[in-house]
Formats: sequence, C-alpha cells, structure tokens
Amino acid sequence: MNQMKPNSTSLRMFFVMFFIAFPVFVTVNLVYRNSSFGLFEGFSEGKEHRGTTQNVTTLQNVTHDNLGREGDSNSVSSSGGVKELQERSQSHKGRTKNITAAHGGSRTASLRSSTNDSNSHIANLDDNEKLLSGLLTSGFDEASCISRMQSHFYRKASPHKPSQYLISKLRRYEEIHRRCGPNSRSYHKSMTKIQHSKNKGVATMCKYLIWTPANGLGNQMIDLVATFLYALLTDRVLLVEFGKDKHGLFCEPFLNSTWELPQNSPFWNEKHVQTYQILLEKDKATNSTAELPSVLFINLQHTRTDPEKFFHCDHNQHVLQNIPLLILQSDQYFVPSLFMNPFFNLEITKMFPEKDIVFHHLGRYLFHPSNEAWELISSYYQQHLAKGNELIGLQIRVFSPNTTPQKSIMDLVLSCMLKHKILPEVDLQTLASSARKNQRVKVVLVASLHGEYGENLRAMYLKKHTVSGEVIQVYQSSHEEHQKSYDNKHNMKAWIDMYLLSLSDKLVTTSLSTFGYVAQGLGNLKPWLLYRLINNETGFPSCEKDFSSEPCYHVPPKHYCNGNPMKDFVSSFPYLRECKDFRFGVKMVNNSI
Ligand SMILES: *[C@@H]1O[C@H](CO)[C@@H](O)[C@H](O)[C@H]1NC(C)=O
Ligand SMILES: *[C@@H]1O[C@H](CO)[C@@H](O)[C@H](O)[C@H]1NC(C)=O
Ligand SMILES: *[C@@H]1O[C@H](CO)[C@@H](O)[C@H](O)[C@H]1NC(C)=O
Ligand SMILES: *[C@@H]1O[C@H](CO)[C@@H](O)[C@H](O)[C@H]1NC(C)=O
Ligand SMILES: *[C@@H]1O[C@H](CO)[C@@H](O)[C@H](O)[C@H]1NC(C)=O
Ligand SMILES: *[C@@H]1O[C@H](CO)[C@@H](O)[C@H](O)[C@H]1NC(C)=O
Ligand SMILES: CC(=O)N[C@H]1CO[C@H](CO)[C@@H](O)[C@@H]1O
Repeated sequence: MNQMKPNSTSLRMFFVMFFIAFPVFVTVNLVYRNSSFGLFEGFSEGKEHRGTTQNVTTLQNVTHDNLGREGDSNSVSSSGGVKELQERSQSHKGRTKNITAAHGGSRTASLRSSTNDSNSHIANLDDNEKLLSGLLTSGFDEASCISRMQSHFYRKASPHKPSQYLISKLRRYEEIHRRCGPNSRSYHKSMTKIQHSKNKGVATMCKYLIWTPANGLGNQMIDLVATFLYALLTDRVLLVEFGKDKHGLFCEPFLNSTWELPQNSPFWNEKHVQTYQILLEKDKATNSTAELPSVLFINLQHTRTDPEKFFHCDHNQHVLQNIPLLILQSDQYFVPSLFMNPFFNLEITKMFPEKDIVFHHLGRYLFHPSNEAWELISSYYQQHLAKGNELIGLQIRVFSPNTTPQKSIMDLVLSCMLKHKILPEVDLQTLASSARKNQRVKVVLVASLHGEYGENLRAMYLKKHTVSGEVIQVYQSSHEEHQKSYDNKHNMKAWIDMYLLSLSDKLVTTSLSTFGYVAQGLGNLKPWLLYRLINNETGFPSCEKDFSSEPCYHVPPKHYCNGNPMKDFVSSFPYLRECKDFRFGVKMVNNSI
C-alpha cells in the first residue's frame, strides 16, 4: 500500500501537470515561431521523439509556371498536417509566410501548383505524386515531417518510377521494422537473447543490422543507403547509431517506429565483439562455421591496403546469415559489391530493373529533412532560387587547399561552365545600362567551404550583360572554411546544401566528392565532374559529364570469391563501369548503355 501511494500521487500530478501544461504548451507553441511539433507528437503517442524545433512554413499563393507559360497564379495548399499548420499559423500574425515566386518566370521544377484550388481535390490528385509513385507509404503524421509531403513541390517529378517489386519489398520491410524495431516486444526479446549469448550462436525472432558512422556526412549518407539495401536483402532491421551531430537532420523514415538505436542499447560502442576479419580467418583455418558469435562487427571502410573482405561472396553471406546482430561500419557506397553476389543480384535486379537509380530511389525513401532543416531549405529556396528559369548547382571541394591556388580552381570552374554552355560568357560590348525585358534568369547555387568562389562568380556577372542575354544570379548559402565531421551545425548546413543542390536542373560537382554524390543521386542528375585539382597544373579537360547519377564505389573488391584477382570488372559484371572521377572505383549503369 505504501508503495502505491507515491505512484498514484505522481500519476495524479502527471495529469494535473498535463492539463495545465498542455494548453500552455500549445499556446506557447502558437505564439513563438520556433514551435515543437515533434515533441507534441511524441508526447501524444507515448513514444520517444526528439523535440525538433522548427519554423513553420506554409505554401501560400505559390506562383508557378509549370509549362513555361507566363504565370497563372494559384493558391496551393495541401491536406492534413499542412492545412492544420496553416490554420494554426494564420491565426497568429507574422506566422504565415506568403511565398510568391518572382515574376512568373519560375523554374519548371519549382513550386509546382495545380490549376484547381479545391484543397481536397488537390490532395487526391497529388497523393501519388506526393508519395513519389508509391515509393513512400501513406499514414505518416504529416506535421511531424513536412518535407515528406512537400518535396514534390520543389523537385521535378522523377521519370523513374519504382518497380512494384521494390514497393512491395519496402512495405514488407516497414512491417518487419514495426514488429522488430525499438519499443516492440520482439525487440526486447531478441536483443536480450543476443546480449546474453554474445559469443555463442543463438536464434532470434528478429535480426538486426546496426549502422555506425564513419567519415563526413556525405560518406555517411551514401553508406547508409548501401546498408539499408543490405538490410532489405537480408531481412534485417536497420538501426542507426546517430550521435548528437545528426540530431534533427532527418525525419524518421519508417512508419510508426524509429530507426535510431536506443540510447540505452548495450551495442553503442560495443567493445568486446568479434570482428568479421577474425571470423574470416577462423573460417579459413577450420573450414567450419560451427561456432558463430551472435554479434559481429564488420568494417568495410575504405582502405586500399586491407586484406580482401570477400563480403560479396556467397559463402560469407551464408555464414553472416546465421548471426542475429551485425554492426557495420563503412564510409562507402558498397552497392556494386552486392550486385556481384549472384543471389543478391537476382533480387536487386527485380527491385531495380533500372540498375543505375538505386540511390535515387532509396535515398529519396530514407532522407527527409526534419522540419527544422526543411524550414531552412524551403525558405532559402523561395527567397533565392525559385526566381530563376534554371537552377545551376555548383559544388566546389578543394582537396588540397595548400597546394592549389584559388585562381586555378576558379579558372577550372569557369572553363568547364563556359565550354559546356552551362553559363554564358560575359558580353563586353553591350552597356550594362541598356536593360532588356523578359530576360531569362539563371540562378547559380554555389556550395563550398570557401566563400570566395561564390563571390568571384557573382562579381563576374554583376551588372553585366551576357552574350546569351541571360541574367546570372549567384548565391552561396554557407561557407565553413573547414570540413568538420561530427558537428551538428556543420552537418545541418551540409545537409541543406546537398538538398538544395539536388533541386538543380544542372549540376557541376567536384570529382570524388561524396557530398556531390548525395545531391546527384537525390536529384537524378548526371553531374559535370570537375577535374580534381591538387596543384596548379593545367592541360586536362576541366570537366566531364557523368553517365549515371549513382555514387561511385571507391574501393570495390579486388578478388573473385576463389581468390583470383579481378582484372576487368566489366567482362565479369556487365552492369559495372569504371567511375569517371576515379578509375579504381566502379558504379552501375543501366542495361541500355
Ligand atoms: C525561426 O524564426 C525566428 C523568428 O523569425 C528566427 O529568429 C529564427 O532564427 C528562426 N529559426 C530557424 C531555425 O530558422
Ligand atoms: C502575399 O503576396 C501577395 C501577392 O504578391 C501580396 O499582395 C500580399 O501583400 C502578400 N501578403 C503578405 C502577408 O505578405
Ligand atoms: C476543380 O475541382 C473540382 C472538384 O473536383 C472540379 O469540379 C472542377 O472542375 C475543377 N476545376 C478545374 C479548373 O480543374
Ligand atoms: C500507425 O500508428 C497509427 C497511430 O497509432 C495507427 O492509427 C496506424 O494504424 C498505424 N499504422 C500501421 C500501418 O501500423
Ligand atoms: C571446406 O568446405 C568446402 C565446402 O563445404 C569443401 O568443398 C572444401 O573441400 C573444404 N576444404 C577443406 C580444406 O576442408
Ligand atoms: C604554379 O605553377 C608554376 C609553374 O607552372 C610554379 O612556378 C608556381 O610556383 C606554382 N604556384 C603554386 C602556388 O603552386
Ligand atoms: C494569403 C494570400 O495572400 N492569399 C491570396 C492568394 O491569392 C488569391 C488570388 O490570387 C488572393 O485573393 C488571396 O488573398
């Protein structure tokens, strides 16, 4: 009885607190722009949810010129969450942002609106588009992740539809994740079992794949897509070890569950876990897999000197199948190595009849900017980028700042963009004062750690005519000077830049930059790859157009499963090609090439 008392008291206190706190909370929410819908939602669902702060963006009076016609202007709004947000925000002055794309000349892809202003009608019409032709599932609380339902206003509809098989695989995966994910009964049962039998085999209801971070955000994102594909192929539940540096970047991708490894999991920084390398050695020595651990750490990070990992081989995959918990660390887009495995190959080919759009589909499936990130992305887009008829993304990564003069890089960039007519030459004949009407506007978004590149380009076109008569506007959203891995603010900026670049019509990136890979994959863009300058050399093509939007896998296996060295990828694996930006790397091409 004594024990009951504090409990019921605290329960009552809870309700009192709830009924006092709740209206206050809502009111505070409405008054302050930085409201916290994530927290609100988590509370009502009794789930652990990060309280992501956000500024609410609503799509009001979006002017759009879908077919290049001069602008009909129509009101656009969407169903459910956003409508509710709009209503809430409209009731408070200053909350509603009135978004209008400038002078009717908006880009084809930008802020697409429908010609009907009946909300429910638009909602139905857009459902298929909103869910990216079935790639995404319906049923999410839309206010908790506004970007999930608004991305299609910003990005051109993809010409690549997901296959029915991929859609069914994803729906099945989501079901498994709900059943086996954190907070489920199966999760606790399976994890307890695994933990108690770390070094001897055990069979569990659910099997897991824990993703651990390595290297910068670009590497982490391409590797996360590869890891998710591996989870799909092996019916494992993907859990991610997101540290503070990734707090508030992404929405939850899986309906009614979380992909984050719970903070109290013993497998954060697990030290005493057998490694894949040791398992391989044992396996080789004894030819027996009788004694399997129940947790295994697999390091697939890039190094060119490590012994061969044979991760693509049937035998090893067969062994791994019996281990309920795998902890994977990589910084690579190792999807091509999964294609090299005959069993996986069959399955992936069914999922992706077009082999060169794996990242495009899985990236758009997994990575939705959090409300906080989305506020920054959408407002930046509307303020600066929506104005143009065409958006050019330019990503400049300087790998050796100490040996590469800035001017060499600027020359390289200009040489590429002018030669391929991505940007026009400046017209030195015509006077700047003679303004013309209805000029086409090209907007250039520069992403670089260094602010000078955007400034140089802006200065070049400022108040000048171009030979094509186009007006060039240059924006650079951030410059950080140094790449900082594992830093939340830096990651947020990087994510915003990657996302904005992915909305481009044309993309110019630096060879070997995984940052560019993410943008091109999400946006289904075949980028112009800038030559990777490491000093002030000259005499090479400044850039080359890539043949696929897939990221490059920089360290593919060097041996066949029988141990013989792989000499020529293409003859053994007809869907692989040497990457244009790194000749030791490979990536997928579509059948038709
Ligand atoms: C949210 O809006 C407030 C008020 O306009 C502003 O001060 C703050 O910087 C915004 N936060 C973000 C993340 O945009
Ligand atoms: C919204 O945009 C319209 C059209 O440009 C403008 O007339 C109106 O004043 C704007 N409203 C707000 C609240 O900014
Ligand atoms: C708008 O939607 C309504 C309701 O579905 C429909 O009756 C009407 O014809 C539509 N108008 C236009 C211009 O498409
Ligand atoms: C997800 O959760 C909501 C709210 O609890 C519930 O109504 C819905 O049926 C769930 N969806 C699935 C597919 O489990
Ligand atoms: C190892 O096992 C494989 C298949 O089970 C068998 O073909 C091979 O001969 C064995 N090798 C040794 C050294 O026992
Ligand atoms: C650039 O190259 C020239 C020779 O072509 C060399 O003399 C000069 O020192 C180089 N500058 C830098 C900063 O590397
Ligand atoms: C909020 C807002 O500005 N709404 C406007 C949207 O556009 C229609 C017609 O163009 C106006 O009547 C609304 O006032």
